[in-house]
Amino acid sequence: MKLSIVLSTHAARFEAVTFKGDFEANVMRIASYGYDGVELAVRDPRLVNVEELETIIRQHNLKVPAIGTGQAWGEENLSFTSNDPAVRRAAIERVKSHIPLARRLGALVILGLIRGVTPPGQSHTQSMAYLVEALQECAAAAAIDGVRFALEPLNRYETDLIHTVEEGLRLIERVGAANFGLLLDTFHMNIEEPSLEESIRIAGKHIFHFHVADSNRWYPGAGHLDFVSILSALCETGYTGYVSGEFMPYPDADSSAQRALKHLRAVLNQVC
Ligand code: LER
Ligand code: MN
Repeated sequence: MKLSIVLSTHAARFEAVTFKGDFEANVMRIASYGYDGVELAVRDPRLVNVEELETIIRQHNLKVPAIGTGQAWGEENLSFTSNDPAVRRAAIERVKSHIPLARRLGALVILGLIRGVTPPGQSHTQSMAYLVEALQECAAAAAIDGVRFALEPLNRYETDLIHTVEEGLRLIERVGAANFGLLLDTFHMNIEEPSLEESIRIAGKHIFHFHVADSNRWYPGAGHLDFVSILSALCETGYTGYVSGEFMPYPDADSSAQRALKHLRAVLNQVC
């Protein structure tokens, strides 16, 4: 397994992004600490100069395992489950617009908060129907380019739609697309799953990407999650992708990134 960390290409309100601001300086710092990759949080691909971005990332020998889309919800309120058809359409088109960037970078596309929350007066069943419809359209468009989507179960305080691996797997069945799988995040799992290890085993080959933060959403090693046990369960599923740090920049971005890397490398050397 390889290690990456989340970096936002633009300013963002979402707090659990360790690095924001000067893109090139951040990429340089992340590479110098010894990360293998950088996960990009991109609100809108039209705001990104792809050539420039690719050159900087290549110069520093980093890979891009995944592109996050949640800022389109956080900053613009785009959502697959809005009761406004124009907002749902804009969310679908925005997600589809990540496909060329993802293909070029060899990354998958993350679907987290862009699924939205059920608006007042709309039933949960209706939201799920909108969600399935949107995911089927996006997955079909991405399949042509060989791009994969990973839906992230999120905790109850962020959405009413898909909190657990079990719900995620049921959704995968409904969507019925081979390029649609799950992103598991230890922060959300710690709130929602009865056992992180058992849920990882159940998710198995459907795990397309993996986020790590400790119980307090600080860097791994700063809370009470047992990463030896968690990552050995992940390793046993045959997962060979990235373990990607998505945590608060505390006590500061550099220290948290360095401490996370040290802790995770030691754990991975022990378990995988
Ligand atoms: C994103 O990966 C995440 O974990 C959420 O809390 C917000 O999108
Ligand atoms: Mn996450």
